[in-house]
Amino acid sequence: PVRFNALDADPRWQVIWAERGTFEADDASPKPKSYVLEMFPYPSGRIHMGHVRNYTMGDVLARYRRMTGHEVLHPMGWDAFGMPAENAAMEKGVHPGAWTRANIADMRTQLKRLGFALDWSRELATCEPDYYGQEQALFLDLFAHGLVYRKESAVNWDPVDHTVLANEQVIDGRGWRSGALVERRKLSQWFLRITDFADDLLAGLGDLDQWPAKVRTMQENWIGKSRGLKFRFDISDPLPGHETLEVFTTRPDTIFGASFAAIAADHPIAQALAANDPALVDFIAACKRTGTAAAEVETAEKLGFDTGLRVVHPFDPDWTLPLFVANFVLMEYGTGAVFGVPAHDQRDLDFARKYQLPVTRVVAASADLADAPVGDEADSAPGVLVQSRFLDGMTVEAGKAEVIARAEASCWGEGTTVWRLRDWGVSRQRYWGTPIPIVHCDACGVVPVPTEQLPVVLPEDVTFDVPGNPLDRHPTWKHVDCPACGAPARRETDTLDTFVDSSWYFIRFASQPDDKPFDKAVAEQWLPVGQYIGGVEHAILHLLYARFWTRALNRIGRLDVAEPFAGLFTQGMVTHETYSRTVEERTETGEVLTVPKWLSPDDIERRDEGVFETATGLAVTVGRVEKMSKSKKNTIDPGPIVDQYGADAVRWFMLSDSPPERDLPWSEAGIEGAWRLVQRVWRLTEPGAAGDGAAPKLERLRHRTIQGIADDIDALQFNKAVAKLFSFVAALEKAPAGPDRARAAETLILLVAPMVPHLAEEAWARLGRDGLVADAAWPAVDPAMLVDDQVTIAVQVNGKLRDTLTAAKDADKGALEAMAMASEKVIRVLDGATPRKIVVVPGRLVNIVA
Ligand code: ANZ
Ligand code: ZN
Repeated sequence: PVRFNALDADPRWQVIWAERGTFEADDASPKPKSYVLEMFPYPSGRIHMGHVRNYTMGDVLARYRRMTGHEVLHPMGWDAFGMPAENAAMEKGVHPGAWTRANIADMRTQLKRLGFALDWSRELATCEPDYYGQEQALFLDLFAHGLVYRKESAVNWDPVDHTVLANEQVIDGRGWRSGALVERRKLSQWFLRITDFADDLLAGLGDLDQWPAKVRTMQENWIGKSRGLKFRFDISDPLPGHETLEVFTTRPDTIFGASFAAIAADHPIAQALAANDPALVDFIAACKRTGTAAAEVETAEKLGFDTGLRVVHPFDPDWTLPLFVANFVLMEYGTGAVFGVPAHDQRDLDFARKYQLPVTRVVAASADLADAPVGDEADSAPGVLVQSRFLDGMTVEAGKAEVIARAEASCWGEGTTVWRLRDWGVSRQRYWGTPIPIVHCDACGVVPVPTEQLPVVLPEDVTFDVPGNPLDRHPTWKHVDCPACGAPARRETDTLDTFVDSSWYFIRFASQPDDKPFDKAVAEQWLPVGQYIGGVEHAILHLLYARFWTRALNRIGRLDVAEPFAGLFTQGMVTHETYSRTVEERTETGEVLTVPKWLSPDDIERRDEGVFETATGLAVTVGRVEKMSKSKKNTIDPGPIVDQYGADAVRWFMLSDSPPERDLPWSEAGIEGAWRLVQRVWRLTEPGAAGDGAAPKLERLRHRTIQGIADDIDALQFNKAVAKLFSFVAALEKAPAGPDRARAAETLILLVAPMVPHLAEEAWARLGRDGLVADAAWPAVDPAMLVDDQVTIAVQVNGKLRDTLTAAKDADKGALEAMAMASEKVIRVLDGATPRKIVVVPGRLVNIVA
């Protein structure tokens, strides 16, 4: 028999789908609507296996939903702004726009070769003015409603490159390009009021029952609602105007473990003291050199300056604590002042060890462990309070409540609800992003760009030869007349965080008019997204921002949708073995280190004696199976694999070997197995093909397979669906010619159509069917055929199980009694005795009383 020729068939069907607009979603369709979405890719230049797996899963669902009578929206676009394009501009001298658009063109071609059922008519790229201009309109609408504001906030400043760095550009406290120690600087920046929605974002998680529990927990922790206490220490020898020190804590229960108090370098008390203390001035300058990222503050060396002042313990007038200025206390958070409890907070412990302050345990697993020593790790585990006077024996939670109650009763503090969530800082001092549509005028202040002047388009003629924001140094772009008074004014040169772009793209997919961001009624027909699929790396920020943005649009009356994504699925990664050889490397200081040199799977060969580098013949170490990554060189490019095996085999492999939420190890054997399955299905669906075995239950199996695969796809259990197909294929291979076999072969084509659509179309056409299998209906199931008509009957002798029988479900008492008495095992046990009585419960059991 002739093989299925994917290289011939794939492009042919792809052209037919495109020409017919098969996958274009119709807003006006009367069918029930189904919105299937995979997280849109960043156009880095290459489609990788992770994309292939992600989009294949979404594609199976989208195609299946079409077959079950839904009008499906399954769009694709590009998350096209961001740093890598600017890095390419700096490194290779290409314009970020040219680089991005070329990458999009390449990746679109690569995606199309996989035959995804995408509505390309709705394709969008966030870097084009028709998208970001509408984003600017939304931003201004939020601004008009008070959900956008400007405030001073700290950024990472590279003193050599004279540029603001994103947190991920700060490596070990140094600028990624210059290597200079990063400083903390204050800049006026734009913020979105996500904290206004904190309660609602938290409460909404409770309704997201089609989200993974772990993602909901991650969001809950990120929002971080807890109870805290703000209270005032008396300063024992106060400065004029500073009689008390207000601190904030989320652990008031640990108050008897306090051994110091500390304030931020920017705290008014530190500033006041610095006026007469040059050493403190120097110390404050040193503090500013610690970056702003949370991780940075955690890991940077803890530095303190003893002010000589002391604060009085709120529960003991004779107990005073030293007051330090410390680099790990941030002015932006709480009150910019803390009390330190070394035994139970890592930063405080590091600090206390360095400055020889007492470490007192006040929480222990149980009361008798009050003396358990504290090593180098602070103990944040729950337990009971110890060495804490009136709190002794209480739980942490009870202790918190008790201290808050006493503070409030004596008026030295107030309980507060505290959120970990901060307002969302969206200003980026970069070129390749959405320009913030604001003008700064000396007379009028902050002036929004009038809607009719949108979009504010990025200038094309920019340079990347020097560090900093090209928009800032562009000769003309930022000089505009004030929209309010006409005087010369300056454009805002910050651009928006790219997470803003991805916070509403799914709405724009649903409705894409030219003159506004989206049409409310049309968007609401599609939303929420029924099934969203993507990587767990976006479990927090992207999903939280999109949930916030949807609520913000709701509040300003633009969209009546509560949650953007009804169902969420986070897929596992595609992994591969790693290969390396150790090489010697000389460091700057002349030291010789042995380091792994990672090798690509293309550069190695397997022989009986082991694995070797092809070029050198040297032995290669086969390392752990890890996520495919450029740095470990263990990637497999989907392009050549599709060339060799065709799109369907690749798609099938992506679905088969692992549950979709788990990692999928790439293997040659796996892709070959998928290819063989493609060929087996092709042979089976050849008109007139037949096996020579017996297949009495084929019709029953057919119905059960249809139902089983439908259930599996609905539950996104694609590997289970493939396993069921395997059994069905095996049964069909034995089935003799006849109407049952013909019907089963046709069903097989329909069942595989969502997974291997090119093969299915080709086989469908070969059967002489009209129309596309993509437009065909999912095969019907006869529920009667799913009911098992066989039951298992327990056979007991004197109440003891001796045998089990398979009988027809409706077999009567006489038939069951006869079958039981004929059982070899029963005959042996009875050993010739005549039963005194036989009890038969039809459908269940036969008990023989001897
Ligand atoms: C005493 C204490 C004891 C604390 C203990 C923690 C553990 P989260 O939970 O992240 O909100 N803190 C308060 N303001 C701060 C600031 N401006 N800069 C740095 N740290 C600050 O953190 C709240 C805790 O962080 C607060 O509770 C405070 O330390 C510290 F076993 O107070 B805690
Ligand atoms: Zn003005």
